[in-house]
Formats: sequence, structure tokens, C-alpha cells
Amino acid sequence: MVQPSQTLNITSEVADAIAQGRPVVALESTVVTHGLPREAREMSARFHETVPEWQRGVPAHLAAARAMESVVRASGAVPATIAVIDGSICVGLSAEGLERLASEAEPKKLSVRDLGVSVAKRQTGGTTVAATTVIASRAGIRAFATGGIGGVHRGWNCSMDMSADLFALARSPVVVVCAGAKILLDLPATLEMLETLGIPTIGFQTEFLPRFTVAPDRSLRLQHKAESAAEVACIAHAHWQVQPTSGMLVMQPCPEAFAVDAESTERHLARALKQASAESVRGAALTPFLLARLADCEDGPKMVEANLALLKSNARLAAQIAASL
Ligand code: PSU
Ligand code: MN
Repeated sequence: MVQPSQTLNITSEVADAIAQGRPVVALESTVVTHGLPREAREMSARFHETVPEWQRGVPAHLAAARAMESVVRASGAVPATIAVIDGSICVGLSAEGLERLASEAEPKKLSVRDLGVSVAKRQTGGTTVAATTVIASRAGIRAFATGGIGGVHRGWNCSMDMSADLFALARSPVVVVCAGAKILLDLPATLEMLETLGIPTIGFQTEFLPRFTVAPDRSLRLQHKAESAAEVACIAHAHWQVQPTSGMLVMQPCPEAFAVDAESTERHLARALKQASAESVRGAALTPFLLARLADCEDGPKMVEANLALLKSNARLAAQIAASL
């Protein structure tokens, strides 16, 4: 059998932590390559207070990746940012690796189906939640933090566009900590699909589905609620005793002070969706296109700050869960 060490390039820090059973948190990298502005951004005073690890003057996507890693460390776990660099599937990135990924002119968006191709063709790119989940589980990492997962897209009954994130989670024993699903999706259909796939959906201190940068939808009730990281770990252990090959979703709302108004988001989104349809943007390009349009609208700065604030709080929670596991 091929060992993970032969296919994955795991840093010694991450490999040692896994071998010794110390907490490790996987971090995805499509949010770095495709999900955030690539230029430095002026942030509000409140933002700097909440995210003191933020480096001013650094491109937002790189600053975000660094901030997530340092939050994981400060919470007592080892960060393992996962990405593909020159065809090498990296589990844990050096400072140079992270810079290389952020400065790549045309990084690939790598989902599960793209991994083998990216290795064979020596490509460089960010791994989606789907690809990161699969790689993390292969490496033996059980906790993973991201922003909003992909899900069932609006208009799915015509496009069949359902994120591979859902299907990867159904077959990888990883706890994915997120802020629910992106509001740009068909959220009720996404919840139905999660049920179909047998993925437990746990609200973290909420009974309702968080909508990424927007506060939870009080009409969409989650199946379960957990009050603490220890409780999540306890549920995960029990889940894996019965179903050792499937994952779990922990959904934590965007920090309240940063949550964006649902109505204004819907208004901007309607415009972005029209534009996507006019320009025939579909498939893997759709999510990055919509996120970029949202980041550019007049509420864009607020949405980007909300995205970053929730990435931070998810990184911290994932580290606490990893420690409890
Ligand atoms: N969440 C974010 N920003 C992102 C993504 C999620 O806050 O950029 C990325 C994730 O990598 C997720 C992907 O896996 O978008 C989903 O893309 P798709 O809908 O094409 O599966
Ligand atoms: Mn898709």
C-alpha cells in the first residue's frame, strides 16, 4: 500500500504532532488563492481590535492565511495549511511556501477531482474544502477550520451544481468547523443534501443555520446544538464509533459585531448572480466570481471584515476541538 508519506509532503512539525497525538488543525487554501482580495486593504479600528494578529499593509489573502495560522498556534494547536505547490501536496506550509502560494499569478482552484492531475502536471493551487478534507483525513488530521463551505447552488435543478465539499465530507472522518454555508447558495437544499449524505450538522451555540457573513437564518433549524468544544469532541468520538469513515459539520455564526445585513447582501447578490448568468460563469469559477463581486460592492469592505473575523473565530474553535479530541 502507498503510505501517506509517499504521496503527501507533510512538514516535520505537523508529522511529529500527528504522531504524538498533539492537536493539529488543517486549514484550506482556496480561500487564500480565490476567496479574498489579493491587495492590501484598509481595515476598521474595530477589526484591528478583534484581530490583533492582522499585519497591516500585507495583501489581504496572505495576511488572512498568516493570521489563521497564528490563531491556531495561540490556541495550542499546530496549523497545517494544505495546498499544492509545484505538484507537491503540502500538509503544512513554510513561510516561503505560503508566500509562494499567495504570489502565484494564476493559482489553480483544486477540488478533489483535480488533485491527481495537479500532481502529474506539477501545478500550484489552493485546495478547496473538499480537497482539503480528503487530504487531511489521509494525513490523519481530524479537525479543520474554514469560512463558509460550498453547498447546493441556487438553480441546482437546472445546473446540477452541488459543491464537492458535501460529498467529500460524507466520506472523510474530519470535523469541519465553518460559519455554515455561503448565503449565495440554496440553503434549504444544502441542508437537505447534508441530511441525505448522513452528515451531522451541529450548531455551535446556535440552533439555526449560520449563513457565512450573515447572521443565522431563524427559519432554518439545525439538527443539533453543542455548547462547548468538549461537547463537540464527545459527539465526534461517538459518531466515529458508529461511522468511522464520515465527517461532521460544526457551524458557528459570524461574530455578531461583524455580521452583515441579510437584505443588503441579497441585493448585491442578485446583481452578481445576474452578471454571472450574463457572462455564462459556471462550474468551479462560479463561487470565486460571486465572492469577488460581493467584495467589490459598496458593502464589500464590511463583508471582507466579516469573512476574516469568522475565519479567525473558526480557527480558534477548531483548535479547541482538536485539543479535546
Ligand atoms: N469559503 C470562503 N471562501 C472561499 C471558499 C469557501 O469563505 O473561497 C471556497 C472553499 O474552498 C470551498 C469552495 O470549498 O469555495 C467551494 O467552491 P464550489 O462551490 O465550486 O465547490
Ligand atoms: Mn460547483
